[in-house]
Amino acid sequence: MKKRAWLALASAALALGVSSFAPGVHAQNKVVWKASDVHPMGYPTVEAIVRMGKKLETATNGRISIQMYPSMQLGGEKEMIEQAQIGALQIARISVGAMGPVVDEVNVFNLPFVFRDEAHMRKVIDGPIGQELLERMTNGPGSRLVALGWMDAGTRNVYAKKAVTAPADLKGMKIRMMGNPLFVETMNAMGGNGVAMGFNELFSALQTGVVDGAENNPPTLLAQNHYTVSKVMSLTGHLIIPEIFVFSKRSWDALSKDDQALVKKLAAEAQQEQRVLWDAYTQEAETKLKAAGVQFVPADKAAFYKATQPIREKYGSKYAALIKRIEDTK
Ligand code: GTR
Repeated sequence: MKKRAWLALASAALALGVSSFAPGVHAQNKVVWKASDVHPMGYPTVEAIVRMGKKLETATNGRISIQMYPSMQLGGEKEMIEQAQIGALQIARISVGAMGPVVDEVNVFNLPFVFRDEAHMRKVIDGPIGQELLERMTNGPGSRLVALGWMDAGTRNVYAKKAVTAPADLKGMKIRMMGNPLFVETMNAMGGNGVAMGFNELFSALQTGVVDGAENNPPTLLAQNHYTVSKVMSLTGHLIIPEIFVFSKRSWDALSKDDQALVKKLAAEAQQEQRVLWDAYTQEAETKLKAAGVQFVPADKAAFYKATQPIREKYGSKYAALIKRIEDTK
């Protein structure tokens, strides 16, 4: 084979994450999987995948490794999902919020106040419901992804230049929401004007006043530097949305059964490891944010709960049985 043709084949195989593409060329069959995250290096979700990559490298004697592309280097979450679907990216770590438009049923986790608290959410993702939804995301029509595991993302609260303690405070405020109609409608029900926007556009939108605020967990407020613009986080606690990490189905199907089993095992470990990293980073983030002058103010959660009841009815009624099982998870 001519050298150029061989190189083209080699890079195509690499991009697909194919571990053995040319029989007999053992020295060359190292693969580097691309992983991507919107957060920077050191953030719990990023760190958990980096650690998973190191374990993978050790377990395969260097045959497989993971190259992390953090900080939205490969675009926002919608773009990451698309790249994973075509096999240009192997591992995408995204919010379940971004998966709602792909696999409708996971929108149950995107409903306002569907979990009582973070401990409740953890019980649900660790148990049979979590397992079933991973399978649904893997086998759902048009998904083209293999859902490997869950991660924690705390509780989302509104942040802006001013406090938002009750629905009336949100009147006339444009609040960025993730690109999923359910979230825009949730914000509208909460009293504000929901604006769907990619995460990659948010920092400058906050800076230029295209939006008046956003909603997220404290670690994100810190890691994405949004706190330099929005100094007040109101504890609305309206959403507790887990994250997931998915593998490109196209790349997955090219793996040996042994490699698939190894990845699944390491993914389960990454899910638990990220949780420990998450708890530590959440504390650190709150301390750093307070030191930087960010105020955390209490909000009337009962009023926001009541205001968002129509959203739970509209989006949740077709999954009533699943929601009941979530409620019954103690
Ligand atoms: C963060 C999450 C990101 C992204 C972001 C957003 O909490 O970690 O994956 O979904 O929220 O609001 O878009």
